[in-house]
Amino acid sequence: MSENKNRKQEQLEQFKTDDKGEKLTTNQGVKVSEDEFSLKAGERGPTLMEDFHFREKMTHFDHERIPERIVHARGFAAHGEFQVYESMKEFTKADFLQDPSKKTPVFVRFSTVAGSRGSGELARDARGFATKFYTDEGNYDLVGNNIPVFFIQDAMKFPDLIHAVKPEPHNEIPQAATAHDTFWDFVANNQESAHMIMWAMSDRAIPRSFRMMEGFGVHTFRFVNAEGKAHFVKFHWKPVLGTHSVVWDEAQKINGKDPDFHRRDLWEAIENGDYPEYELGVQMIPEEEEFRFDFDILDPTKIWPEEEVPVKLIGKMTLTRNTDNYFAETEQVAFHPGHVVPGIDFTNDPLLQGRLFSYTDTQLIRLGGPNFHELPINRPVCPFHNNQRDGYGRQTINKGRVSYHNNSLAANTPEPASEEEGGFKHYEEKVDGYKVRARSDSFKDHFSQATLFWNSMSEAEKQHMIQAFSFELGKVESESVRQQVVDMFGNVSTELATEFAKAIGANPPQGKDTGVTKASPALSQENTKFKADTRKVALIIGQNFNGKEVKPVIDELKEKGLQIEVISDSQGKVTGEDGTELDVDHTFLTADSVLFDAVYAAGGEENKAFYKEAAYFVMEAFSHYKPIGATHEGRKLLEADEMKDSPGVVSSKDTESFAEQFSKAIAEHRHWDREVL
Ligand code: HDE
Repeated sequence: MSENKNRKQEQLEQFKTDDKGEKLTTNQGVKVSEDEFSLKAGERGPTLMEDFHFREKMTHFDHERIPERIVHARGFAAHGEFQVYESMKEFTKADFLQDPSKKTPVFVRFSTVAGSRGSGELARDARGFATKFYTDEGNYDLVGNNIPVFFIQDAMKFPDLIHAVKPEPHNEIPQAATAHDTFWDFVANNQESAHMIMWAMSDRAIPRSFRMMEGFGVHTFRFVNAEGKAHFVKFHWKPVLGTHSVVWDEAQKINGKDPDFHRRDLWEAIENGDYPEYELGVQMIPEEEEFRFDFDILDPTKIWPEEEVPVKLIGKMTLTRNTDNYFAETEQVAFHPGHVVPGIDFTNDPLLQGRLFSYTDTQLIRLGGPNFHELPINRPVCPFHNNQRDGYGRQTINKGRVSYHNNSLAANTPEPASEEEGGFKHYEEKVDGYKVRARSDSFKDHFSQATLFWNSMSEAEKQHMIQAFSFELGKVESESVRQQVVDMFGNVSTELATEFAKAIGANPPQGKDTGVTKASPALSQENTKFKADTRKVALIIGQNFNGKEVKPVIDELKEKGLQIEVISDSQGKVTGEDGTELDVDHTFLTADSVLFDAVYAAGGEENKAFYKEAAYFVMEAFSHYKPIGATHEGRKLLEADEMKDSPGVVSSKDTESFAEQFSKAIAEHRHWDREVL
């Protein structure tokens, strides 16, 4: 084979594509003979209208974009599967929750809420966590967030909330940020947002990874079993790797260094075979106990504290496959909290009720008509039949004359299914009341659970929250809005509001906070799982390093599930004094400490420039409380700033138990008890 042919063969094998090796055609299937030059009257003449190939190519291109989602525009998704641990028959008849051997395919889309499609992923924001279960009884969508409560109690206010959080309308500033006047003006004047704001100002709003955040259905739903008995239910996703966050300074820097940080992390984990796992948890309350609590269980600004209503882990979801095409799958997927299956039903949560309208409506404009369910990513895996016909983009070629019901010409098919045959029957809840536009009295306590959240935070988490409030309000121009927010959060915690009032030059809050002393330990990330698995370590290393001792450390760290990336002052290879060779993944120019969980400085020749870059790298990681390991000449990097004896810094003369100690420090995620210089 000629060299050219060889290269072509290699290229054909490199990427999977359906078009591989095929001839280029128009959309009508006509083979194209030329794809670089439009048809012209003479080489230097005008382009001709009859150039159907050019017109088709350009028209299609002109129409490539669809409206981005009004919220949750920036998202990333993956395929996987779900399996229940044991039958949930006692509580629900949902088919995918019956048989532990059954694997239900899923598609999960994670997102930020406020930013537009191209915005940075490390915004301080709630994250969407939307799961489509392709069950044998139809699609079930659990369209949740990584925060278990919401800003508002009634869907009526959603457009106001989103108008307030989005970039301000006169100058389209700021992108993907809550740190501006209109957002905080909304907060201060819609005080039901207090609890959600506490979460949004906490570390939860800057997750380390999609793989390390919880998910929540937020609303109260119903489980209904085959006998028609119902339980109120709240859904949780618990990440097997634990719930972890970055620090705010780091988040802002990551947005510049790698605005795709979260999607890259998920993509790479799946490509590496480190499949992200989440356990599905449910909190259940029997119908008879609806009024047992000091909050209304239908209020979406309230959690059910896990210590009062335990979370039962009922199954596991594993994400195993990246998408083939971002647009066709991630962009065109259409979630809807109204996509339920028999055994799962709604409640009268007024936020949920409004969502049941909004999601189909939004797909009609976003996906251009009523046939979005026919797009491959949205199609159920079970057959579907009805008399709906036509509309933009219809793909099904329905046969026959009958598209109505009742009929006799098609023996009255497709026909409704009885409940025994799997027909969905709405839960027969008795409803009785006056038509009113009002908030129930039981929804009026906006502060108690916000205080509960504050009480549940560790000291480090509290400090992060004070800083978050101080940052956000420090960006607010209106002094009146700043003061209103201080006064509002004075209801939640005098300590919190007094601290950030100081930082922003406002008056301390008047009056007293709720006085609630209860805490819910489950809310603190200090009580999550801690593991070193899949953490990313930056290995800083120079030429002539001690290969004999360093190589076994690298191998051991890899064995412990850590991802090691080699950083040096130039690309190519670094060679140890014993001839050990390592491929350099990044230089100091293309990498940054904020993109890693930990740093291992392993020595080698360090000229002045190398030392300067490496010292900055280590110092920055240190200031973000990250684990740092140093051996050989790498230890010099610690001496300069007297970091050596700080928590989470593992400095070792010999490499004897270094990997063991270092991976333990990595498992701890961050070392908050460190005095940052
Ligand atoms: Fe959404 N939301 N939302 N939302 N939401 C949308 O639907 C809406 C709410 C959530 O990855 C939109 O297809 C209203 C709570 C996620 O594709 C839209 C209200 C929760 C996603 C919409 C809420 C969510 C959306 C925009 C108040 C957590 C992204 C595009 C009543 C439980 C799904 C779209 C994806 C997306 C409306 C509140 C989660 C406009 C009216 C509460 C994860 O229909």
